[in-house]
Amino acid sequence: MEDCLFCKIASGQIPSDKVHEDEQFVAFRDINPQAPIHILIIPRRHIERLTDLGPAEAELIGQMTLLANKIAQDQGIVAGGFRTVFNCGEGAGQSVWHIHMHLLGGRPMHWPPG
Ligand code: DGP
Repeated sequence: MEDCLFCKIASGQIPSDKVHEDEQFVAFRDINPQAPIHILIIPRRHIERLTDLGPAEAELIGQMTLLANKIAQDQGIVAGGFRTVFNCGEGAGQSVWHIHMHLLGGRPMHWPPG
């Protein structure tokens, strides 16, 4: 998608602090971190929102979750606990229309989230 910020980050057109990249996914530090570790995991494929996923994406979303586990391990936030979040829709706070999993850790997490 030509006008998508996260497609441009995935392709390297826009710089980011990447912590992982492979054929399917890119993970990079959030520009406005809400925790000491705040990483966004995105598929390279442009998918606007969580509700655009169907059975064909079951493998992709499973791999994304496994990758979140691996990055949490690499970042040393497993023992202290970490959180993953997908915001879906404006009402939930989604502001970039390319699905992304937030991975947050490095501080105590509170519930309910705001
Ligand atoms: P959401 O509100 O769930 O759509 O999250 C979008 C996140 O993307 C938000 O936490 C800030 C982050 N973000 C926005 N623009 C950029 C950018 O140019 N670079 C990086 N690294 N993160 C960005």
